[in-house]
Amino acid sequence: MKWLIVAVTVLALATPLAALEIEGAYVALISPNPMEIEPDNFYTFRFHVQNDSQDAEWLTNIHITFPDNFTLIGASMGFVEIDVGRPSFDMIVDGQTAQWNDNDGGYGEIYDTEGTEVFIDAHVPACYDCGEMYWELWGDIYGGEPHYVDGIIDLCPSPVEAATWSSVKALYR
Ligand SMILES: [Ca+2]
Ligand SMILES: [Ca+2]
Repeated sequence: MKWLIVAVTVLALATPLAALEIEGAYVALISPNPMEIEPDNFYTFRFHVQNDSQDAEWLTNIHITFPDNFTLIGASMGFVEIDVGRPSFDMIVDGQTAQWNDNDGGYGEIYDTEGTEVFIDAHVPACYDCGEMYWELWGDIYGGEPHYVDGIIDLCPSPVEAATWSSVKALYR
């Protein structure tokens, strides 16, 4: 299938400023709401993973690193299928990092413009106050760079945001 895309890309290369990268791919926390995370509790952390590659680069690996002292329950991690048998991932926990890794070789598992959900149960430490998560997405090294993108998920709502949220809620009381 990708040969078709190669042909299209060759045409696209003739166009100046064609972006051939996975810039724009991202990981977002769906739940729980960071403002509702309490110490010494278990949660199923659900993430949306979006591949907004501007060329036909597909994602092979998703790594999400939790804050120190969070305990990741690898036995209860998973993902939502996009198509039958896809994505095809091995799922492992390496220290604080949950990984969904392409396990069938070839090209990546999440095609451009596609998104999916990944999830993992984790225990929040008793000492938890706030923190941040770090994510990485790996592309299948197709076309131009970057083939890796990363970012941070802030679990610490600022006082300003918290105040704003309270005022919004107050409107509905
Ligand atoms: Ca690319
Ligand atoms: Ca693959």
